[in-house]
Amino acid sequence: MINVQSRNVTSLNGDWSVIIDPAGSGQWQQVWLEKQPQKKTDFFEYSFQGAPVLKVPGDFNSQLCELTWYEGTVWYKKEFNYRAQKGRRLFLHFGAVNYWADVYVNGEKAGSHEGGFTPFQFEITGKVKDGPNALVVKVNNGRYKSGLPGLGYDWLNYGGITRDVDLIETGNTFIEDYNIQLKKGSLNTVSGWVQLNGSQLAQNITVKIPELNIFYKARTDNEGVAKVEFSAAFKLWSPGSPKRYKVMIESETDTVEDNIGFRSIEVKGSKVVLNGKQLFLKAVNIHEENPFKGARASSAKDAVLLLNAAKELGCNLVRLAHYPHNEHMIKEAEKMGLMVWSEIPVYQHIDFADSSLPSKMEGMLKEMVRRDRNRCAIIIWSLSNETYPGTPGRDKALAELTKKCKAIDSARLITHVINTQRYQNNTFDLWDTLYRQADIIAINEYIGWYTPWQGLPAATKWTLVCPEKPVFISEFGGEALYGNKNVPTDEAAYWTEAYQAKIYTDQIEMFNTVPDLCGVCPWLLFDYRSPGRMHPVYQKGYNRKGLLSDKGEKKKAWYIIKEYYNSIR
Ligand code: GCB
Repeated sequence: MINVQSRNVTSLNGDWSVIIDPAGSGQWQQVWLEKQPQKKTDFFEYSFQGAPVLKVPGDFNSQLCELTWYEGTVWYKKEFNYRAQKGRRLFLHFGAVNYWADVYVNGEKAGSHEGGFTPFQFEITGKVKDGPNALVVKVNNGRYKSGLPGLGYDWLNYGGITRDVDLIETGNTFIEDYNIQLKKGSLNTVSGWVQLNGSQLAQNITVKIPELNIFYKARTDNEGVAKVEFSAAFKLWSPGSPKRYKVMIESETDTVEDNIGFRSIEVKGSKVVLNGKQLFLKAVNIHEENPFKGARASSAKDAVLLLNAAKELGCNLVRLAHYPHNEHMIKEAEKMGLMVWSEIPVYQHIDFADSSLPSKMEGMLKEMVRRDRNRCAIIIWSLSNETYPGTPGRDKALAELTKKCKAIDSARLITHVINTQRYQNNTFDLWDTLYRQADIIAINEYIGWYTPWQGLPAATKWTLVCPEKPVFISEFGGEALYGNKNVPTDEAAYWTEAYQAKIYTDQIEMFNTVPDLCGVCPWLLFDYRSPGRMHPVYQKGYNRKGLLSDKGEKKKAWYIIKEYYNSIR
């Protein structure tokens, strides 16, 4: 179900006991049964009693130094008390577990989930007893060739129960899901639906927005679905005025409350248009990491820290790379007036020939959209990043995925990020036809860093095979260690702030040459942890492409982008 925080919840966050299981022996020892020795001469080679304790939500890598680079199994255990009431249902909801989760309640399997960045839940109504109950979760963050992401990626693979865990109690029939957003292209008409779950599916429902005097009534059908359509004079949500309304969705058996903003987002010709007005997307890339802790960001406080920095830079959009971030990020961004780009981890080396892939991608897409479809801040769903055109099955798989995304949400923009453009004779040649699937053409390019300039940035030329779409530079930049001056040949030396700054000034000159440019997005806000970045002097386990260091210090490039964004109205 969506909007967990407005339900009858008991948080299971806090201290959980853990068994670290690098050899995977917990599986055959059936840790979840928690067998206890009966006689003094009995023994088992595991125990949650006397085991280390980790915080949930939180990754395990940053909590125990022996787990820094760990990719394997950790068993988690939490006890909770419960008193069952007749007619009440109980759900166990996880904000996210990276990457596999096998969940056991009182020794019985409640379910499994694959995918590290989206929520899932299991109904445990018949599995709980009065009094203390034991919850055991096997978490495994090992890499898999057919995983999403696959084997290779440029960030720390934080494993564990990384987001909130909640018990949710509902009545027999409850409001499971709803979609209350403006119809595509409209500035005043909501078109959506409400979905019930339970045995009493046909009910009267009301959608209330008291501030607008809206009391919309409908009746759900035998499937528990009611269409919702009404018009009102909305004060529209925008970065300059992030207005949200209190919305109540009521059925005969349940009530859910939300704060919802209303806006329209479209591509018209080669322009991105918000609420009928063209706008330039002043963006920045962000990983879900609290730089000061070197840990997965998991709280509202972490979100505010990251988003405040984006605001200070002058952004109106954050690209939440490269997987769906936690719900706090989206909600805080919406409150602060930051538009959001949300993406699934279809990243680089994906094995599109694997037959399990289409359903896996679709599953993650659905989980991402379901959680956030009422968040007006989200304007773009990004369905892939830097996949290779020659990979067997790629084009078909991504075209199918795009179709599915449109079918479940037709009101937002869709994109696929490409980086396979040719750059020769100071000319970009965009030949990867994947961008035909996209509403905006998103390009990652690292000219000045991975690829040298071939002429004056201001004289760059472009050949687009598929013109007449807005073009967004979704990544550019280079690495610099904060404070590294390397005088006097600053600009000529890799890893210096001056070298990184020069990349930025050159890129800004080049931006004037991009046809139908609708926005840019530096890679990235803060330096972040990545095990592939091991230069012993300059990186030490960090990708240093941040405009800010991992301590929040501003590099020279920060000021260049800030000034650029300030100059665009
Ligand atoms: C990219 C990737 C991003 C990397 C970045 C880099 O193109 O999309 O995930 O971290 O380059 O720093 O190389």
